[in-house]
Amino acid sequence: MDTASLLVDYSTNNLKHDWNLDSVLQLFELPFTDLIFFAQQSHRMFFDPNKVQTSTLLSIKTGACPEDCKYCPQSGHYNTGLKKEKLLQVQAVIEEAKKAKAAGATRFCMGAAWKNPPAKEMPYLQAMINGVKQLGLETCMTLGTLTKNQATALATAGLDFYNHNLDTSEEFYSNIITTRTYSERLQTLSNVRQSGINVCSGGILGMGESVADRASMLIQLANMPKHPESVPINMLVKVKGTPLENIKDLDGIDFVRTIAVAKIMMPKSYVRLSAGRQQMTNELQALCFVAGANSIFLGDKLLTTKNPEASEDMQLFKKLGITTFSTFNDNNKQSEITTSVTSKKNSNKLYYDATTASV
Ligand code: SAM
Ligand code: DTB
Ligand code: SF4
Repeated sequence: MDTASLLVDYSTNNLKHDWNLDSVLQLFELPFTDLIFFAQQSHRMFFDPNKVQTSTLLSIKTGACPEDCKYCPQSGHYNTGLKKEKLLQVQAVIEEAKKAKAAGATRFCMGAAWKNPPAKEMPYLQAMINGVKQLGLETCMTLGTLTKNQATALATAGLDFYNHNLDTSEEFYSNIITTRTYSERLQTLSNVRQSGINVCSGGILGMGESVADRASMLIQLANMPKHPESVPINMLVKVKGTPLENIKDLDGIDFVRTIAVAKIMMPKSYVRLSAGRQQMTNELQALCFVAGANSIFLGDKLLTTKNPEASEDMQLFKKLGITTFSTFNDNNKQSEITTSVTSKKNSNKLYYDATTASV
């Protein structure tokens, strides 16, 4: 196979938005070391490979969700024994954000188990965005579908990121969710994009989907007019009481392959190694970073399930020589790299050479 023809010449700084299933499946089928090498090349075009962005999650409204997502402990359709909660008080959210900042996170992501944010809660959401931003943290929310007006209202309040996942391929989707359509998801993402909020969208692996489904989901994301700034790849956390609680474990190498393909297709995006790290070995996480993942959730809880302790993550980072972004988005580094790539255009050098970079 002519693998070179599968790759994008990023020396022109152009991203590709016309992926097709054949070419993406060919990436998935590459020998593992070739795939990882190409993913590293893509990654180094735009990022310092030894830096990882950290976000902390907080469930601001837990459980009793009207949607029937088969993976989700918060769906009201399943009995997972979860304690339901109303929307948290603004001050309580800000206190949690302070703790997240003290633990080293640069972004605070607030999640609510809603189909769509109720109008009466919008002022509180806006106050949360305000309060968290004042701490010097980036803000992210994930609240279900958003209308254009709601996206604009959150943008006006200063929201930096909105997370809304495709979760899986359009073809496999009806096996997982029946109460919200795939096109509603795409519409929300378009509303978020148009409002000027950064887009965070990805999916879950390990729900019984095929490799073609993983490819198809990544194609949906990469063929958007603008790639999502952030692409979370979750490994299914199997929660007792959900319909997927007994599904077969996902193979770790298949997970890493998906991270690598996502990075090749969307090299300028942060690919987040999201849910499922509690179940992973250090070695598997390290492979994910090598494949181009450069963001994690930091803190011992995701929304309702466990995540590794921050101290464990810091130990792993130390072992791997990884540092975290220390200031608001730390974009200087990324723009330095992007500039250096642009200036290398004529040198025919396809990747960022970390050995010459100042850390
Ligand atoms: N309710 C909102 C929504 O779904 O749009 C936001 C919160 S929802 C929990 C955010 C995302 O978390 C889901 O889209 C899904 O990708 C991920 N997620 C939920 N439960 C999960 C699980 N058990 N394992 C892995 N990822 C999960
Ligand atoms: C995403 O892709 N993963 C996060 C975040 N976006 C909101 C959520 C993971 C949730 C895992 C299950 C739980 O803790 O409830
Ligand atoms: Fe509700 Fe979101 Fe869970 Fe689906 S993933 S059941 S929408 S909280």
